[in-house]
Amino acid sequence: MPPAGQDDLDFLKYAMESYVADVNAEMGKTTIVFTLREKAGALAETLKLFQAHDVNLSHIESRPSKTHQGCYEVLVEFAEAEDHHKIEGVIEHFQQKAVQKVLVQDWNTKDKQNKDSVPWFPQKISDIDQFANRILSYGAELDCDHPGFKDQTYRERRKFFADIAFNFKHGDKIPTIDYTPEEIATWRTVYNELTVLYPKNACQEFNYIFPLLQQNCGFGPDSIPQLQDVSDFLKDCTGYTIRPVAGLLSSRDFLAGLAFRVFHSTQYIRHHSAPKYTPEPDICHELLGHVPLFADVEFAQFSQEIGLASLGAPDDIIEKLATLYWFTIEFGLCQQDGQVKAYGAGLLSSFGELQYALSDKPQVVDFDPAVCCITKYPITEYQPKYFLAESFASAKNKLKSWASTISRPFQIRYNAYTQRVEILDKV
Ligand code: HBI
Ligand code: NLE
Ligand code: FE
Repeated sequence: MPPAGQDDLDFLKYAMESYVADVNAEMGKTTIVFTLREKAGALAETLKLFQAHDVNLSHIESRPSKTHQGCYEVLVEFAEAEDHHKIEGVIEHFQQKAVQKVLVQDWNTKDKQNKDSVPWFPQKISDIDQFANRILSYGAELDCDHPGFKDQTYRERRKFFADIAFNFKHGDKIPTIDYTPEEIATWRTVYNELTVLYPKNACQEFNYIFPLLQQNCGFGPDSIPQLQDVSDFLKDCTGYTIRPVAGLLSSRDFLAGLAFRVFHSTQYIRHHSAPKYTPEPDICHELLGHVPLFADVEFAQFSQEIGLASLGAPDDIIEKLATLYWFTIEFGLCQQDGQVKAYGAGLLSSFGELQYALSDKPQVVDFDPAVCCITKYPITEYQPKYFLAESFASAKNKLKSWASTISRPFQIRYNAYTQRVEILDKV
C-alpha cells in the first residue's frame, strides 16, 4: 500500500488527544506511546496511520491515562526490521496532528547513521520502566523444544508470571505468589540437591551469606522465598533491589539495570521434568545462584561496575561486557585455599552443572579479561570451558582494570542519593 496523502489521515485530528512519548529506536525495536480520547473507533482509526505507512506492528497494549481523564494511552511496538523512513513518516504525522505536545525521545535519524553516536541509556532508576518489558525470548511463549511446551498448565502459569512483570513499574511492591505444591516440589528438589553441594563447591562469600538468607528471607526446602522479601533484604545489605522480569532481556538492557543496582529477576520456576539444569533463568537460578552474592558488598560493587561500563557503550563493547559477565557472574570459578570453588550463579543454581564444572571433564583456564571477553560460549548446554580466577578479589580487580581501558566520550558517575547517573563530558 503506498503511503497515504495528508487528507486521508485527517481522522487523527479528533482521535489524538495529546502526546507521543518514548519514541525509542535505538534498541532494535521502536515503541511509541500515544494518548487517545475515549471515542468509538479512535484506536482503529489511528492504527490506519501505521498501515498507511506500511509499518508492521509487533505488539500493542493500552491502559487508562493517569494524566488525561477519559483518555487511553496506547503503546505500539514495531518489528525490528522496519525501515527507519517508514517509522519516521509515522512520527511526522503524530507531530503534525497531535493537539498537544509531542515528545520524541531519542529519535534522531542523523545520530543513527553516525557511528559515533551514543545509544540511549537510562539516566535515572525509573527510566528502567522504559525497557524492562522488552523481552527477547522465553516470556509467556515457549519454544517448541522447551520442556514445558506441551504442558498447558505450565504455559498458563508462565503467562500469569509474564503479566505480573509486564505490569510492574518502578516503586511498586512485587506481588506475593502463592506457589503451587508442584512448584514447591520442584524448588525442594533443586534446593535439597544444591544445599548439600554448597559447603564443598561454593565460594566462601556465598557460604557466608547463605545462612543469613535462611534466617531472614525464608530460604528453606518447603517454600519458595518471595521476591519482595529478598529485595528488601538485599536493599539492606548492598542497596540492590529486585525487579520482576518476564524473560530474557538483551544484554544491553540487563546490564543497564545493574548500573542502578537493579537486578531483573524471573519469578516463575523451571519445568518439573528438568530440575537439574535449565538454559533459561528461573526463580531457582535467581534466588540460589545470584541473590547470595548480591548481598556481598564487594561483589555488588563489582556487578554495578559492569553495569556502569555498559551505559551508552557501542554494541561491540556490550558484547564483550556480556561475555565477561557470562564467564564471571554466571559461570565463574575461583581458587580458594588451594581448591577450585564456584561463584558463578549459573553453576550455583544447577546441581547438574555444578558437579560437572568441578569435575575433570571441562577445560579450565586462568581468567584473563582480554582473552575471556572474546571467547564464544554455548547457552543451552554445560559450558565446555570455564575461567578460573586466582581469587574472587583478583577476578574483580582484573575485570575492573579491563573495563577502565574502554574509551568513551564521557564519564559516568552514579549518584546513590538520587539514583541517577551523572554524565561528565570529557574535555
Ligand atoms: N535477562 N532476564 C534476564 N536474566 C539474565 O540473567 C540475563 C538476561 N539477559 C542477558 C543476560 N542475563 C546475560 O547473559 C548477559 O548477556 C548480560
Ligand atoms: N543453567 C542454570 C540452571 O539450571 O539453574 C541457569 C542459567 C541461566 C543463565
Ligand atoms: Fe543469571
